Amino acid sequence: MMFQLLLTCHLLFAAPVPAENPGLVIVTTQRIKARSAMLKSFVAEKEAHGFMVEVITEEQYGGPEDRGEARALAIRSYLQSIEADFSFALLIGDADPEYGDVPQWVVWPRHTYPANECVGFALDCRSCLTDYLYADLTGDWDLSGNGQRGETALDEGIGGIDFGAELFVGRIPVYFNDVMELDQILENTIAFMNQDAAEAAYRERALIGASFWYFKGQKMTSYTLAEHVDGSDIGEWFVHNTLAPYPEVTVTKLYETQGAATSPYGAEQLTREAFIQEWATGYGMVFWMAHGLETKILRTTWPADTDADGLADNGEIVATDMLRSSDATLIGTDCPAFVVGVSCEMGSAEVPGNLAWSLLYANAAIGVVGSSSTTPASAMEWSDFDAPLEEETIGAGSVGVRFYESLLGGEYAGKAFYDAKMALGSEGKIEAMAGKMMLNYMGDPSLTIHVTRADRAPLPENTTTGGGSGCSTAPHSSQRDALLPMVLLLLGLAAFRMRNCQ
Ligand SMILES: [Ca+2]
Ligand SMILES: [Ca+2]
Ligand SMILES: [Ca+2]
Repeated sequence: MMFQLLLTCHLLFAAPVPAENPGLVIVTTQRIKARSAMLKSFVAEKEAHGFMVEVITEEQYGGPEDRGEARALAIRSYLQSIEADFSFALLIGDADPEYGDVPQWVVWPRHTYPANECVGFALDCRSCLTDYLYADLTGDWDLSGNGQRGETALDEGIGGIDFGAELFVGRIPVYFNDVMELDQILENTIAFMNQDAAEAAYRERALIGASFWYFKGQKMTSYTLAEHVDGSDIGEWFVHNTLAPYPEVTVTKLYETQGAATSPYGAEQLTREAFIQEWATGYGMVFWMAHGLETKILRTTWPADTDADGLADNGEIVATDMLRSSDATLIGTDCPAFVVGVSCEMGSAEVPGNLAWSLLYANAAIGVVGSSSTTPASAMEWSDFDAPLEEETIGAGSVGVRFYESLLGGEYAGKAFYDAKMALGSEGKIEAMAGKMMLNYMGDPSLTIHVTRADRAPLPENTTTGGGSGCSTAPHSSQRDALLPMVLLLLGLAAFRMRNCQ
């Protein structure tokens, strides 16, 4: 009794009462439904936790031979007809926009950009991939009727994109119809739902891994960085603001402590080894800041100002791996985290073995907010801990803090994610539109960070139980906007990608 009283002050016990019989529609294929050994158990488990669940395949949405855009249109059309009965959609299938059976959508928020230049990077970032059209089911995403969806300005306005989510969408990608991989992720998810309070105690731990993105003096295609851009500023703002109401949440920080420019905040040194080892001890939240590619993120360092000019000449900057997809099995534990990666490309659902999926598969993550493209950063002055969150622009960092804020408040992950995208980024702004579209959620969107085992109804037949155990437990922003080159809003890795190819 004493033990229980003690624990009631913890956030895991402060879980709000969930909505009554929330509806979850699982969008998949007949082939996956027939071959998956865990899908039925997963459905039974969600039902035991009070969800009303329906699995739909081409038998419902049609287009059995369709792939890519035609399939996406069929699915969206069917979802429009049933969305009133559901709150969440879990997409289970191949995300490839051309060949996929539950495809992502190609959208063009940066359609006005040149094909060979993306705000200081020599690359084509005009289009990106999104699941947003399965969430915003009311808007016409090609209002202009020119065949290109998601175009800033052209497809906005009355009747166009409204971003309001009728369904909160998450995705579990399936590659090459490998249902064994899917089954592993479903099993991980079932175990997470059934963790008891002791097993879930690790969820009160937050891990922040933050690299620099840029250093003062670094040269882009058309200009030079005027100051350092350090991810640990986001980490510290998150700690001082988002986590402030939750003293029970403990935080571990891995920042840059070595080289010619270091994080001003006290922390352990960020390395690939340290990030993996620390994460493996069990965290409910893992929030990172780093450059990213599809299957890895990178630490950007400035070991020495060799020519002592006070500037990070490009030859002085070094990029080393911070985490690779193949590292996920070294982390994977019974203690998966809600992950937000403030990085480019690591959430590329169409790429087999992408980092976000690898973390889900290894049970290092239970849900991942990740980007499918070259990610914008918000204009937030993160080092000003007293500043409110800047809302006109959008970045994975600002979506991340809003996501965690709602999650800690008891919200479902999918709703926390779409609410954040809805609240941030003004209409008509190219980078805001791009950010809203390229950030997607991987994993079951109807999970919460709070223990839900207590919600569980008596076991239906054939349900797997299982649970984890053994986890150890500046200047004013408007002035800055004028001073900073727009490239700061991009976290792209094009420079390093080019170097890697040399
Ligand atoms: Ca259009
Ligand atoms: Ca809508
Ligand atoms: Ca130098």
